[in-house]
Amino acid sequence: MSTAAVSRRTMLKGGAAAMAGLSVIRIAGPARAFQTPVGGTVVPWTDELEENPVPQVIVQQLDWETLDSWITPNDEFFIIKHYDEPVIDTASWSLQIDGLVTTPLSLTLSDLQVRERSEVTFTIECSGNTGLPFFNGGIGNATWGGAALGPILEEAGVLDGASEVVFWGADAGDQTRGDVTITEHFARSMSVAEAMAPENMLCYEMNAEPLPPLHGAPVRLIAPGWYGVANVKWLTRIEVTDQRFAGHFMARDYVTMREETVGDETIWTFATVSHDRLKSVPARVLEQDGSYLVQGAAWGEAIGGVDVSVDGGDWQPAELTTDGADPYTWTFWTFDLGQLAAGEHTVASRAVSVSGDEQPAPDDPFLAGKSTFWESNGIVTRTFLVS
Ligand SMILES: Nc1nc2c(c(=O)[nH]1)N[C@H]1C(S)=C(S)[C@@H](COP(=O)(O)O)O[C@H]1N2
Ligand SMILES: [Mo]
Repeated sequence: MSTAAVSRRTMLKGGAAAMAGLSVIRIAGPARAFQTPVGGTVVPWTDELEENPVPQVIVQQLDWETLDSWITPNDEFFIIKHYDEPVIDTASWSLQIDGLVTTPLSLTLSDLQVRERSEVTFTIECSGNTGLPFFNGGIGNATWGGAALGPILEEAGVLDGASEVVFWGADAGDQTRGDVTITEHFARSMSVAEAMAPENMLCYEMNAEPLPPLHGAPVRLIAPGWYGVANVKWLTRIEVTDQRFAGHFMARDYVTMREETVGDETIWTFATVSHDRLKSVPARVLEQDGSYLVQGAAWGEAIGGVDVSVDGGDWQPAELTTDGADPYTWTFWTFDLGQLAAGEHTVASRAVSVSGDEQPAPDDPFLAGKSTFWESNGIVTRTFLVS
């Protein structure tokens, strides 16, 4: 078991203590690399991504074929921003905590830094990842450092009757509803109980460096177990309310629409994107001396195993090369393909969680009934050419 997994358990057990103001320091796992055979060469995928039509939103993607470390270096980490990058002067920046609290707080970066430091290693995935033909690198794994959120909310004193916590970003853009156009700030919310989870943090460090500007400097929310969109960057305000928050990125965008049968009626359901889902992908194929192997990643829940299917054949178990116990971090796996005939081949992977959940096939009714591209955690099949 990794130190990260052990300390997560410790932290969960110590959740009450953590909320009372004690935070638990987590030690990141080693920078575990893919086991690249010496002299092995990458066989490029032939099902290449389409050109990214929204480079101002999807600013950077993870490159699976060159990925070689379990922790994603900051300069290789994917970047998503929906509005222009905000200009923030850290020296005059402060975070307001207000709304339904007994003691509104205004915290500077140094106010946060003098608090006990928390650390969590968390694989963030954008919920749009693999849902669009130009987007399969919306994921990365980092060790995030900051101040635990729960004790700060406790200090502010959440009033009885409060139900929701809204995290506001500094970035804003125009949104039109009907014939009204407003300038709306990026914001997302979760319930008070969800916000109090001991692993949530106001993050100012990424992989032991100050949080980089495009990742939300000076401070972002890190909410382990939640899809990327919940991890609000460039925080300016945390508002406690007694109403559900229905801003653009809660109620219009990042909403999964599904067609479901209820009794003998077909209805549409709407759900705001929230928690990560069980998923895996083949990352790359390597060749050495005429033998092939495929390496990949699995995440979204604690990983019990990964199965691989080659050219549509039976599912066979892959070997997990990193520990799967921590539900917040990805697990790397490898599968020996042996020798392969010349021509095009396919490889697919299926994650199985420690509790026995299986990553669904794309034609699973739950996924097939979905009309939006968010939360596309179906099995991914990739293609490569053996010459
Ligand atoms: N303020 C703000 N926070 C944001 C976003 C944004 O556009 N503005 N994008 C969200 C989305 S959709 C994702 S997937 C993650 C991406 O985090 P990263 O760019 O650090 O990888 O940030 C989230 N936080
Ligand atoms: Mo996202």
